[in-house]
Amino acid sequence: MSSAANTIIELAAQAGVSLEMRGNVALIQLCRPQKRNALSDSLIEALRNVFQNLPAETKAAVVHGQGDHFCAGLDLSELKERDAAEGVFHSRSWHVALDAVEAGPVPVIAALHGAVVGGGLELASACHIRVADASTFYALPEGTRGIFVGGGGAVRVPKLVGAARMTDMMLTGRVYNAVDGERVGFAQYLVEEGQALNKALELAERIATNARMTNFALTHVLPRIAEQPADHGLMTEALMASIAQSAPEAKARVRAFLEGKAAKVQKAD
Ligand code: 1HE
Repeated sequence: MSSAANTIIELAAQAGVSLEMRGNVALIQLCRPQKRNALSDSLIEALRNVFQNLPAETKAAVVHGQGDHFCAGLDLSELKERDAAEGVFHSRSWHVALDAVEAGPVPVIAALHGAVVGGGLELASACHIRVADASTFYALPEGTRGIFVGGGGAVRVPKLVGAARMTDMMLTGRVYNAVDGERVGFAQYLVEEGQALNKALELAERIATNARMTNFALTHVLPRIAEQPADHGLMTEALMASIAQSAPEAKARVRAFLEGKAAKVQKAD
C-alpha cells in the first residue's frame, strides 16, 4: 500500500472504519459499537475513502459491524437543521460513498447481524451479496421519524424486495426478521447466529479465485444490462460475452474442464 493510502486507512480507523487484509480479501469493519455503528458524516467519508483506496491485491471485500448490530443507520444526533441545498448535498455525499462500495473494483459481501436499519440497510443494499445470521432484522424507520431515505435506498431497496414492500416498511414501520428477510430477498444466505462473517469470508475467498473479468462483468456490467431496454441489454450481453471469452484466462479455464482438470458442477444439497 502507498503511504498516502496508509494515511487514509489510519484516518478511517479514527472515524470508525477499520480495514484488515485476509490474503486478498479486504475485511472492512464498522467500529462504533457504542452507537450501534450509526453512520456519522465522518464514518461515511471514511467508508468512501477505504473503498476508493483498497490495496491493489484486493480481489473481494467483506463489510461487517462490531458489537451486537450491523448498523443502526444515520447518526440521528447529527440530523440538524439543514436547508434544502444542504440536505441535497448531504444525501449526495452518501451516494458517492455507497457508489464507491457498489461500483468499486471488487465484489463486496455484507455480513449481517442484529439491526440492519435505515442507512444500515442502504449500505447493505449497496453490497453485491448479503449473508444474514439468525439475529438479523431489517427496517426503514425513516418513515416513523418523519424523514426519507437519502443514501440510495429508494433505488437499491426496491431492486431487492420490490417497491411495494419498501412502501409498506416505511409507511407502517414493519420490521422483517431474518427468516422472512431472506425469503423476500434482503439476503441471499441465512446462517446460524454468529456465523455470518465466517460464511461471508468463505464466499469472498471463493469469489477471489474467479477470473477478474467475470467479477467485473457481474458487478459493473450486469447491473447496467438489467436497467437497459431488452434489445440494448441483449447487445451489451453479446459484447460482454465476447470480451469475457476472449480472455486467455477464460480459454485456460474452459480447456482445463475439457481435459478433466477442473471441478464439475455438483448437485445442490
Ligand atoms: C444511535 C443510533 C442512531 C443507536 N443514531 N445514535 N436509525 C434509527 O432510527 C434506529 C435507531 N436505533 C435503534 O432503534 C436502536 O438503537 C437499535 C435497534 C439499533 C439498537 O438497540 P439497542 O437497545 O441495542 O441500543 P440503544 O440502547 O438503543 O443504543 C445504544 C446507544 O446508541 C444509545 O446512545 P447512548 O448515548 O444512550 O448510549 C443510542 O442513542 C445510540 N444510537 N442508534 C445515533 N441511529 C441517508 S438517510 C438514512 C436515514 C436513516 O438511517 S434514519 C434511521 C435511523
